[in-house]
Amino acid sequence: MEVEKPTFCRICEPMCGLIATVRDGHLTGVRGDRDNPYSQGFACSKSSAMVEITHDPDRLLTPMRRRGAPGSFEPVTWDEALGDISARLQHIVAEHGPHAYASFFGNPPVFHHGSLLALQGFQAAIGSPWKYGVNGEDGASHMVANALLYGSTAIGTVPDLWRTHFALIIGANPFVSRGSTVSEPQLRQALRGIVERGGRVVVVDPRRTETARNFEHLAIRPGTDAWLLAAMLNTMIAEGLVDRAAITEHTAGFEVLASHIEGFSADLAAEHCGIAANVIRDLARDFAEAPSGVVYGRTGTCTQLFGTLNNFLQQTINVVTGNLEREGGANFGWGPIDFAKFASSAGLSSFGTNRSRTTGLPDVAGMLPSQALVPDIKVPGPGQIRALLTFGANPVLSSGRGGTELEGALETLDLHFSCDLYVNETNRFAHYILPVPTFYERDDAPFALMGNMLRPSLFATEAVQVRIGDTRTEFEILNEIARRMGRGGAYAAAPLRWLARVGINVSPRTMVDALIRTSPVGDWFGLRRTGLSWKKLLTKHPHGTVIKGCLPVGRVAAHIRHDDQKIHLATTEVLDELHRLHHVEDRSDLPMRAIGMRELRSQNTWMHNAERLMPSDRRHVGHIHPDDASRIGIGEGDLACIVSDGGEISIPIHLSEDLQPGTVAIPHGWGHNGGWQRANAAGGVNSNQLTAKDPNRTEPLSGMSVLNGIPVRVERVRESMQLRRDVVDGPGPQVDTRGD
Ligand SMILES: Nc1nc2c(c(=O)[nH]1)N[C@H]1C(S)=C(S)[C@@H](COP(=O)(O)OP(=O)(O)OC[C@H]3O[C@@H](n4cnc5c(=O)[nH]c(N)nc54)[C@H](O)[C@@H]3O)O[C@H]1N2
Ligand SMILES: Nc1nc2c(c(=O)[nH]1)N[C@H]1C(S)=C(S)[C@@H](COP(=O)(O)OP(=O)(O)OC[C@H]3O[C@@H](n4cnc5c(=O)[nH]c(N)nc54)[C@H](O)[C@@H]3O)O[C@H]1N2
Ligand code: SF4
Ligand SMILES: [Mo]
Repeated sequence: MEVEKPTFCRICEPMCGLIATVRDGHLTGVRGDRDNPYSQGFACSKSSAMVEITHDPDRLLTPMRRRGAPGSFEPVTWDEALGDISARLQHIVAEHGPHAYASFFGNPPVFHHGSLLALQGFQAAIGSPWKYGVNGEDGASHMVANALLYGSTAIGTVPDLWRTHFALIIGANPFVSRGSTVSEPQLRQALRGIVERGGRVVVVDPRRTETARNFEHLAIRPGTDAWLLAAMLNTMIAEGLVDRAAITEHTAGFEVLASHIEGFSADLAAEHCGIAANVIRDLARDFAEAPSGVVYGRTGTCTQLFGTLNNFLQQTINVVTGNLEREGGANFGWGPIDFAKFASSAGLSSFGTNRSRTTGLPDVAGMLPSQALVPDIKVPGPGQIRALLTFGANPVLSSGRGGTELEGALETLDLHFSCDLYVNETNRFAHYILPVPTFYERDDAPFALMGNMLRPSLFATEAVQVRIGDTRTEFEILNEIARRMGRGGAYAAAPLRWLARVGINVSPRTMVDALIRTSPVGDWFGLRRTGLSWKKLLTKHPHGTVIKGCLPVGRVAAHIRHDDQKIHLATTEVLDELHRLHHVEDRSDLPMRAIGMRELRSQNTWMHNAERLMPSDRRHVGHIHPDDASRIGIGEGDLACIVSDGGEISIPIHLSEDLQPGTVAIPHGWGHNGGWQRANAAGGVNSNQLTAKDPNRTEPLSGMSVLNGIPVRVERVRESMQLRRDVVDGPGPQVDTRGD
């Protein structure tokens, strides 16, 4: 029998509505759900690839115990695995204290309410402060800028793209990434709509990206965005284009900031950015004079040497042009569940209150940067990590300080256990890997990302595929370990741990349901008949429901967490960074700059085992401009050696006019060596070998890895290496330009 079930995708931030086809209990395919008022039928090929992953023979379907060398495992029962893990963890904590335990969580769990609640709960049950994550390769600098400006890492804005007249997109490629820190399945339409109604979309990027090709493109020299933004601000202030009323009402420190911005003239910026001074000035004028406008930046400006300053300047331009909390501006998110409030109460809005023991790098939003993990494991002393949980994470490939150094550190752990779908490059060093269901095999409702939606919506799903094999959810796993350790369960709230001790386990779904029911659109447990609950979402709104057609505006004061209720424009941290910007020197021995590049058919490190995304001829290639190539003496498909201060890689080169000369773009997440055979066979290299692996060379305020604008040298590889390439890589590179 064949049935169709509405559900939604949980791979990236739009969370597109899907229709799943299930034949005799077997999920056979998915397609975009046209009846979903939020996503309106949009879905990309990755949701279908996820069906392949759900049925992937390489996926783990039973608990695995390490036997011998890294990557070699044998199946064990859940009872054996959980029994041994809890006994060993109990012993480690008894002997060395709760600080000997740490978790490292990755990107996929962000899409699962149960994972987030379980991880937080388990952390509390153990009592350890150490929680690491990929925030230091993603958005920590954005959050720090928010903390400096608004007073909390949990407060942030989303770009009101449906109504804006001017979108300045800097360091983001939403046509490929599908948008980040903003959830909108109809993002392409939202952007196209700006131009259709006479507005402008300007994309600042060293590469003429898939997004840039559709709009106006300004090619920038990698890592110099702070110069561009500071010079824009300078022009706006000098020419009186700022909104004085908004500045007086909502900000503190404007005059001090203005005096520090004086040195950043458009002429000077032009030398750094490679963008002509008159273009910078015109951009500043046009943006400030537009009826509404928003600067929207993402990982391209976050993961730089001046990531926090970039984010500060992006936001400050929005603020001083009067575009904060205005139709078409930068608006604080809104969701029925106030996740920012939840995050604050759960200790997830921290900044620098729980620094890394050895490096002093700060926690941001409750997360320590991955750059601190190696020394925090290896350096002896109180609080040294001896037991690690890797939770839907693959830092050996994804962290700026991954690779062999992290591999070596992982091998020294007394206990390493992991919750994952696969043996990946990181948990191949674990003592146990505990297999979990894919999202098609579990229920969900949007939770953490709810406040980023441009059209706030609600939906929920049951599992559409019965669980294959012998997997357990992240909550079932951590709750059971906590129980066996005599700590009740994996709950952040002590009363819930007490209840668990007497056998009453509140499920994550019940917790999120309670948040929905007591929200402004909730049914208040029957008090409001028309209100929503998880069950009503399933029965009355199986295709989801749009709660607000657009973002609310005019709520500035309600979102400022500083005591004086003002947006702080002149904190010492920011002024120091402006000073530092004046003093960065170029490296003549490393004249080019490396940047990252997300590909449509990759999702960080983890979807390369699906044939749909990884056909046998797909290759990992670096992209450079033909002028650079001829100067270096390399041609299409030739192997080049890319050298940075952090390391070096060899990679075949694709020549592309899309690249700003002097730039090399390298996709991340390749170079596999896990239990995923197709991914392993695809070859490629870990681009993070080029990342600086030194806490002193991270972004100073957030501890972020510098992944964009890395000074490098690109060299021809010797003849013998070229010969090897033919054997290793087969035919020349097939470039990923497919759109869908
Ligand atoms: N050089 C460079 N490095 C980068 C980036 C970059 O742009 N350039 N980007 C950074 C960014 S933004 C991010 S977010 C990180 C991502 O870094 P990570 O989160 O470390 O890596 P992922 O590839 O997202 O996948 C992590 C693991 O989650 C598993 N997984 C998938 N679904 C589930 C699930 O439902 N439950 C569980 N338990 N596990 C699951 C996958 O099998 C995989 O092994 O990479 C960062 N690294
Ligand atoms: N297909 C696909 N989609 C994804 C992911 C994926 O791996 N694959 N990952 C997901 C995740 S975890 C995240 S966090 C989001 C990220 O979402 P985005 O940030 O939108 O993703 P990117 O494509 O990395 O965009 C960064 C852009 O910055 C540019 N850039 C690099 N250096 C500089 C610079 O110095 N200055 C400027 N101005 N631009 C620069 C790059 O060329 C690139 O176009 O994407 C999500 N969506
Ligand atoms: S854009 Fe693709 S991967 Fe992302 S949520 Fe939508 S269907 Fe899933
Ligand atoms: Mo990310």
